[in-house]
This record gives sequence, structure tokens and C-alpha cells, in this order.
Amino acid sequence: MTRTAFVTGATSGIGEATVRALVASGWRCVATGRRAERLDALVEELGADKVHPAVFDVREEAAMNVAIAALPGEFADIDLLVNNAGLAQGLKPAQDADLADWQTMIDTNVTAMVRLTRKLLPGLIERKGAIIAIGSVAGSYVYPGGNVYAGSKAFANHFTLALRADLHGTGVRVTSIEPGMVETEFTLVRTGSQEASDDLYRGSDPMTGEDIARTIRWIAELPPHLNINRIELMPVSQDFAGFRVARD
Ligand code: NDP
Ligand code: 8X3
Repeated sequence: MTRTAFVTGATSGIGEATVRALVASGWRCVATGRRAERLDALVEELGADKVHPAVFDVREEAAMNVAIAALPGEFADIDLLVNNAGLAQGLKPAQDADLADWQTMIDTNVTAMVRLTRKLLPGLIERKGAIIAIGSVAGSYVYPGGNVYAGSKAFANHFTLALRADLHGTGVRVTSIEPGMVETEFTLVRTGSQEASDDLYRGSDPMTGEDIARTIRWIAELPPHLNINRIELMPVSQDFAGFRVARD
């Protein structure tokens, strides 16, 4: 039987690659994001029987409700929720940060994720489905300027592990994927500059959206008795060292 995934943030990067990977393995996908033209292109490429575009801002609860209620019958029973939509914005030292940037990250990376998860949980339990969330290494290893982004990803990592505990005995599988540097539009969104984005990735052979999508698909297709609780990935060029000492 064809299984259905609900992938947030499918207009670029990890989410878009995940939709492609899952459809290639025979899944149907609800693909979400604000940029309708990108979702339309995915439908065009992969087929309307395989991809249902759900255009909404994840921060808007009413729009989320409408999108869920409007799922066509064959896309309505969700077997896998991929909590992926998210962003970093600003990333200035806390003392210089813009509160609006902080609120945007909290609304998107935290509030929207918990809301959507809560709304889809009854169906996921009924179908003994799975939840895979994209947290970040930033939730475990902080860096200067990471402040609220890192906090939101620590929340994502831990909320996902907490779901695993709450869903014990239901048959629902839950995984927290915590990537390091992945070359996507994420850095362009964060900095607003293509040059800064290119600079970050230059010469570092970063991970790609496809690397993470392959991992998501692998986890989604494991036998039902097996749960990957959490998984942390980095490009070989990146590590987690960096304790600094300020001197007189
Ligand atoms: P991209 O910028 O390529 O993709 C982000 C996706 O999130 C887009 O599809 C975007 O859709 C969606 N999104 C953002 N805000 C909203 C919103 N308000 N409403 C609806 N959709 C929204 O970045 P990535 O693929 O890299 O990011 C995916 C996830 O991976 C994020 O949660 C990020 O924190 C995490 N991550 C990324 C890392 C990296 O190095 N790239 C490392 C670790 C974690 P649209 O703009 O069309 O609405
Ligand atoms: C570090 C991962 O999420 O802070 O490369 O960009 S994140």
C-alpha cells in the first residue's frame, strides 16, 4: 500500500530533496511551504498523484487548519510527519539582536512545529506512523550569535525525544535528526547575501539536502520494530570543537 508523508518546508533544501527521495521510493507526499510556484514545479516534476501542494505559512494556525482540512482523500491519512520547515534569522550577539528575528525563529521553529505535530498525532497513532524532525547540532553545541536559533533547535531535539517517550507503546516511531552544515538556501535566508552564503560553503564540501533526505528515507523505511532515537551528522570538514578563552 502506498504510504503518505507530510513534509514541511518542501520548497527548497532538505524538504524538497526529501519529497523527491520519498516519491522515488513509492511514497505520496504532502509538500508544504509559502512559495506556491516551487510546490507547483514539484507537482509538475513528480506528478499530481504523488505530490499534493499545501501552500501556507506555518506560523498561521488558521491557514494550517485549512491546509489539513483540504487534504484530498488519498493524501489525508498521514503515515510520516517530517518536521523540517525552519530558519535562522539575524544570528547577531544577543546584545545586538533584533527581537523580531527572535520571534520569527520561535514562531517557526518551535510553535509551528509543536502545533502541527499535535494536530497530526491522532492520525499518526491510529496508523502506527512515524515522526522525523530536523533539529540541529546547534541544539547541542552552541556558537556565538546562535542564541535563539540554538535554543529553538535544542527545543526541537528535546521535544522530539520527549514525543518518543510519550508515544511509547503506541507503535509510533520518532526520530530526531540533528545535522551540521548542509548547503541549502538556509544561509542565504540567514544572511540575505548570496556572497556570504557562498563564502560559508566554499572549499568545505558541505552536506547536501540529498544527504539528509537519504537519511530520512532510510529511517522511514526501517522495519516497524526498529526506532532510531536520534542521529547527528556533519560534513567531514566540520567539527564541534571551539571553546574560547577571552584574555586580559
Ligand atoms: P531552506 O532555507 O532551504 O529551507 C527551509 C524551508 O522551510 C523552506 O521550504 C521554507 O519554505 C520553509 N519555511 C521557512 N519558514 C516558513 C514559514 N513561515 N512557513 C512555511 N514554511 C516555511 O533550509 P534547509 O533545507 O537547510 O532547512 C530545513 C531545516 O533544516 C530547518 O529546520 C533548519 O533549521 C534545519 N537545519 C539546516 C541546516 C543547514 O546547515 N542548512 C543545519 C541543521 C539544521 P518557504 O520559504 O517557501 O515558506
Ligand atoms: C551548524 C548547523 O543549524 O547551526 O552548521 O546551521 S546550523
